[in-house]
Amino acid sequence: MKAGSIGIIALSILAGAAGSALAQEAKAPELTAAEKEQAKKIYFERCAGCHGVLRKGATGKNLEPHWSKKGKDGAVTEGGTLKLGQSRLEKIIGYGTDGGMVNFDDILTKEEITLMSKYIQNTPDVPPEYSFKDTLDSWKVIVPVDQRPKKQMNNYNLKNMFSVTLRDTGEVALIDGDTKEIRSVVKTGYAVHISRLSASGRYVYVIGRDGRLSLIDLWMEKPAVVAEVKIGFDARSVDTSKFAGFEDKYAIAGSYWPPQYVIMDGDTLKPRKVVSTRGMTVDGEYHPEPRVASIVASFIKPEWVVNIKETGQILLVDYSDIENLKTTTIASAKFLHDGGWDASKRYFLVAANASNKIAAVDTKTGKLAALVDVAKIPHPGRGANFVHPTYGPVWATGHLGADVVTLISTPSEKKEHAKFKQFNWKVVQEIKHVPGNLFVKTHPKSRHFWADAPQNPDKDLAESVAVWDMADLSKPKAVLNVAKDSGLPPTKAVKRAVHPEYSADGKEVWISLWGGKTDQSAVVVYDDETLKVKKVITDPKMITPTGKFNVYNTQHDIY
Ligand code: DHE
Repeated sequence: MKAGSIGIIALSILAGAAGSALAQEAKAPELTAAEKEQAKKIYFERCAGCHGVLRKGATGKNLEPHWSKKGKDGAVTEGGTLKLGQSRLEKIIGYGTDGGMVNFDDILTKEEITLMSKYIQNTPDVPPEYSFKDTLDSWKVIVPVDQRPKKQMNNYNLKNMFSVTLRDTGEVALIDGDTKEIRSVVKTGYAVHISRLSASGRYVYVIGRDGRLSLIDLWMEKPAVVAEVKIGFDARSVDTSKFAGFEDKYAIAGSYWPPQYVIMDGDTLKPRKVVSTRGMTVDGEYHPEPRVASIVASFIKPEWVVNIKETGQILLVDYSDIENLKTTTIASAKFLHDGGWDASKRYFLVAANASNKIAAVDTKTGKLAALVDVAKIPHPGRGANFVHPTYGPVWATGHLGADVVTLISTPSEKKEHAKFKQFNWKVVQEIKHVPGNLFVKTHPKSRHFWADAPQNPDKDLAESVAVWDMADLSKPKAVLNVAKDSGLPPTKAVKRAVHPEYSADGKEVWISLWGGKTDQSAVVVYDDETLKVKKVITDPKMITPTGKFNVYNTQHDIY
């Protein structure tokens, strides 16, 4: 994995912020300064996403040298990496666990696994804060608004353009959905994460794990980055203002470290406000690192739904007056992660992944609509909506830790759906899949439902996707081995089939093959009706493709 320059700066700042040595460190294995630097970099790149910078745990377990917690009955449990010890830690990191931790023996060398096992027995370093001024100082307008085109200067069908994450090169490929040609490859943040579209569909916002937010103008003859800002040291989420009258006006990006979100002008990324998310969990305990997980823009109010991972608080941030910001705080369940709208776009459903729950927010009333128990570690991406023949409108989530896709009944104001009201917010069906599923997808014009399984330990399953006929879910699923279908030569690394995404007309499904960090890979395009391969998009630049964001579907939240 290559760190971009901003990533390296972030890491060296993290490195420079070594916390004071506590007594515990005397008992922990010693590391030289060079080893500590190396371990910090690996921790930031590979571990912090799940375990947190302060190692208090979220999707992953707590990795502090010592921890103790009081149960509801008052009993105190203690644990920690020092208690686990070197050899047990090496086994956990190398081989993974049943709890959902993946094996790192094909990602890290034996020496790196030994090093990381020593490192996490030492006290975590506390990285520096990142102020409004830091954000402002990092802000760059590359093409000012008055020098940008007044109309679309290329002849691409922008609605069907795809922004494709090239994870480990820190780039996105803009691929023409009609011709399947790569139109631009744009340098973005380190281990770039997601793309979102402005309400007008003109601008693409791309966030990197290093907190670098890039704004791409699709109207340029050759679409390119027109503005950039660094919103923190570690980030995952971004969205824009989509309510009528505020189209393209603001952007918001969420940071993992420091735990805060930043509101910016939509067309220049000029920072306007930074808001900390530190505070109390839904259990009433203070948390120093409540990271910003998914963010989504409402269509029915000038609001963003901002999901705070560790506290389990869902914020409805009203952007109609950002100088006097009003926020509604809704308590749900801890460890909020990813989620999406129901079909009516009134309810936002978000996975509280390590709590095995889905929280549903009613954005019309500003209240929690439901907290639904699901299987182990739900991971919906944005989920998928369809009308079930027996239960009416449902929203679907897959799971990392269980072999089912869960269908939850969602309310509908349509007269013909009145009879399904009795099922609302209940799990109405579990469809048999395999563990390790990250993303599910369908399209209003499709009869098919797609699910991947890139985190499954079995190579064939990780390289395949499953497809169901939504009219009859009892029919056996079709399993497509995307790696084989791609015709790419065999590689040492697994080619994980990940993130199904529809074309704008709902007739094609694009699947990425997330391969080795330097291997040429591909996006495989299937005909949604026949499930046959239509095109394999491959190129020397196609390295570690993962998320794909169709302009029209992302702009309108169609899934
Ligand atoms: Fe993601 C969405 C966080 C690892 C691909 N990922 C999200 C969102 C969050 C998140 C909070 C929701 C953003 C939103 O909607 O505003 N992801 C994290 C992590 O913390 C985690 C577990 C560990 C890490 O260190 O980053 C993580 N994610 C991954 C990957 O390894 C994936 C599979 C490959 C990659 O490119 O890095 C990956 N995440 C994605 C994708 C989405 C996403 C493709 C958007 C899905 C969508 O359809 O909207």
